[in-house]
Amino acid sequence: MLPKKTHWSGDIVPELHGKEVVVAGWVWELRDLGRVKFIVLRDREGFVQITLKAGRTPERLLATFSELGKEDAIAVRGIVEASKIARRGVEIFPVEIWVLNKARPLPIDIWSETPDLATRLRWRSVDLKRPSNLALFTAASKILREIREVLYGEGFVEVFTPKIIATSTEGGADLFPLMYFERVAYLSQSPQLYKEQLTASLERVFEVGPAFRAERHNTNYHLNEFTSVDAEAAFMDYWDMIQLLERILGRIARLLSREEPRLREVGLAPRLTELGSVPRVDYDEAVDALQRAGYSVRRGDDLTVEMQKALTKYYGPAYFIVHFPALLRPFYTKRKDGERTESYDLVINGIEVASGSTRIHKRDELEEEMKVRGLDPRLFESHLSIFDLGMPPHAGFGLGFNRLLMALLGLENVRQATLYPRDRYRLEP
Ligand code: AMO
Repeated sequence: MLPKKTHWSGDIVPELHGKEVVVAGWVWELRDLGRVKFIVLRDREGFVQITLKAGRTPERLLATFSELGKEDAIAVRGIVEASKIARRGVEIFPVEIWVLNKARPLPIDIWSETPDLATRLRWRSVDLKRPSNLALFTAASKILREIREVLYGEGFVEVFTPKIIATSTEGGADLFPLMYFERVAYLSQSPQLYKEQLTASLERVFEVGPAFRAERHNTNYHLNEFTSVDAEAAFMDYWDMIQLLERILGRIARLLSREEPRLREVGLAPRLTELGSVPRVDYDEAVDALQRAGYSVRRGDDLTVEMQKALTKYYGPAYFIVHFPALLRPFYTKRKDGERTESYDLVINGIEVASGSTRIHKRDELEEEMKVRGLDPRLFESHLSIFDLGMPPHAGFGLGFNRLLMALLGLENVRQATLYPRDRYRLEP
């Protein structure tokens, strides 16, 4: 019978002294000092030391030890003992060891060396056993949970919209086509149009799901499939959304300060563990500041990553850029005055992690903006028709979850923050 795991390794503390527990995981390290032998067992939450002693440990377990190899999947039932010399002040004396599956030598080193990223991604499932990855992706799940909790707390409902779609949502050609029976369909770039339509019924919605972009970029911050956290709310504007994002960042900062010790132990350096108010920088002001710093940039130009990094010097590690020129933004963005829009980007450590705006909620204005961008309103009829039926004023944001992790955890490459990245040259594993 499969032994039932009673504790995570991280839960084995000196206070459990004398208790019987069952732990399960993988053999990280084996040390044989003759009369004393150690197994360091790894599971998702860390490590625990299993101590075998001649005279105390049953003979057959000592025999089992001699057959163990690194990364064998094992379960151990044993008695916890507080110890002055053991790792984390505690060890387990086994009464039973189950070898659940043997492991051949791993194709990459997860113990001491960190191979280059391409090699790690080639063997991603193995690479994910690395303690830094375990800490990273458990932190990622907790970060997402904080985001969800803020949104639920503020009356948003979680929704799921189709990822197979008939027309482009953002305009542009960055779509992956696919065969949908007899016709061509596309993978969704963003839930933009659906989430806007849903504000006319559910009012406040959010979605966590994949977004597909057929961009040919091959940079450290572009993926062809990423996880997007999208929010949209009726009767709100871009300032409401900026404040909402700020509250989300505040919650994440508190989480990261709690998680900091574990993250630092595995070499990750969380940023933004303390967060005051996040500056709102007018696009025009940012351009002026960049010009003064010697960048050749003019009003109407998009800001490059290099420029966004440069602005960090003036505004700190996290800032919003607000009021972008209309032509830098998608057709659904509401104008503020003339060329400026009620739009914003959130930049952390020089990387754009979220963007959003107040949306146009009047059909004629929306059609006008489509035409300005060379889009044919007739192709959007099913979307536009909703705007004749009491569309409320609304606003929202799209937050790139992988980029957020990259920025928050100080990673160099967005692929590190993605379990199985899809990029220009990577479709497997
Ligand atoms: P945008 O296209 O700016 O806006 O995307 C929103 C956020 O998604 C992330 N992102 C990416 N992450 C990784 N790889 C990519 N190729 C990639 N492209 C975008 C970024 C970005 O800030 N519908 C709007 C959002 C809205 O207005 O609600 C949209 O999709 O972090």
